[in-house]
Amino acid sequence: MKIMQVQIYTLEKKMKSPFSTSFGTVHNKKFYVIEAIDESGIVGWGEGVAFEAPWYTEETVETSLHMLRDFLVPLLLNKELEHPNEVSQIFSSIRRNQMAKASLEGAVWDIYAQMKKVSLAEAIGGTQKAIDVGISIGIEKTIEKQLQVVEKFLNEGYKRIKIKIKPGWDIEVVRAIRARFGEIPLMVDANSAYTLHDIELLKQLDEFNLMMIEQPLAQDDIVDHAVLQKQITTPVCLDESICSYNDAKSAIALGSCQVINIKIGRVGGISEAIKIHDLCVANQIAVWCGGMLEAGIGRAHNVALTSLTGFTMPGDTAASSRYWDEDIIYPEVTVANGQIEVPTSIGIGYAINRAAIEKASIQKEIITTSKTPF
Ligand code: OSB
Ligand code: MG
Repeated sequence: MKIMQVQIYTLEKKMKSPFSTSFGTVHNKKFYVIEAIDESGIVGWGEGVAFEAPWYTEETVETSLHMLRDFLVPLLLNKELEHPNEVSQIFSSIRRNQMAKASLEGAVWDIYAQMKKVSLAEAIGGTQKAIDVGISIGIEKTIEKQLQVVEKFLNEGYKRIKIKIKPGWDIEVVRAIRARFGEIPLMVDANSAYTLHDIELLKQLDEFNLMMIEQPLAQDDIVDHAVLQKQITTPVCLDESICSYNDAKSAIALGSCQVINIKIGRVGGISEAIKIHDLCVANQIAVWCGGMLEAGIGRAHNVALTSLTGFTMPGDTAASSRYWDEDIIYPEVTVANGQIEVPTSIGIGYAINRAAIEKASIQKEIITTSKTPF
């Protein structure tokens, strides 16, 4: 495998419904997709999951494009590769920038799977034929509206409901959901909205028998989460705190969590995601696949990753129709009885809807140079 050319399409797509977290609301999604071509003409696709503003991690669409254009693509072009695992070694002189790295590595994995004439799921060693999926619901204006949204997705068959919480929007909402819907599989995600000063409030969540509380404390913390986990019975799940295999190793060693949400973009690629999955399985830490409001290419990568056997809890990879009127792949990702079937055709398993990509494109660039500034 030798990547000869990379084309980046920056897209802007309107979301069907805005998504609100403790930080703010996403109405339109600006993101990019990568089309990489190898020397034999095989085309692989990747999707960047950074947002327009750095509220989730430090990366943005623009920082990713800069990293790709000026460092990552030039480092990768014209290099002979046996396996996608080598990509992280090639990128090792570049610190962090996990989402930018992951988007390009994802395209290499797609090419690799096609070269081997297997599905991406099979290429990474996944064996689950269908994956369980849940839904992540943004913060609504009123509790009644939140209950309506929960009901809608329960009716669509999602196997787990996740709601976003923040100070002032926590105990009462959870209480209302339990009162209306009983013992449904329910969890909460705080996106770092609390500190250890809120421990009495976080303890109150224990009575609701939640599956877990995701990222209650600071995005760069591992120690306080360990302190918290010792004092609450609700399992702690880490999201933002885990950006690498080493982060996962530290969190497990300290007892900071019982669950890890793995996102390919946040950890720098599929190869790193597999390593974290394997580490968690060996240490009885439950894993599930998180989401970044992806379009179809990112969604397809998530589906393939989730086919690994350690992904025992429903992930956030919902149907394409959750966010998009028209996705950039076909067929679109669909959910039936709370499951997505893992595609078996070669590569990412979905065809690229080039017309949809063209329609949403606001910028296109082709990179063919392997000159780096150092
Ligand atoms: O914290 O898991 C998160 C969306 C954007 C950024 C961070 C998060 C989320 C979600 C939604 O919870 C996941 C999805 O539906 O793709
Ligand atoms: Mg989260």
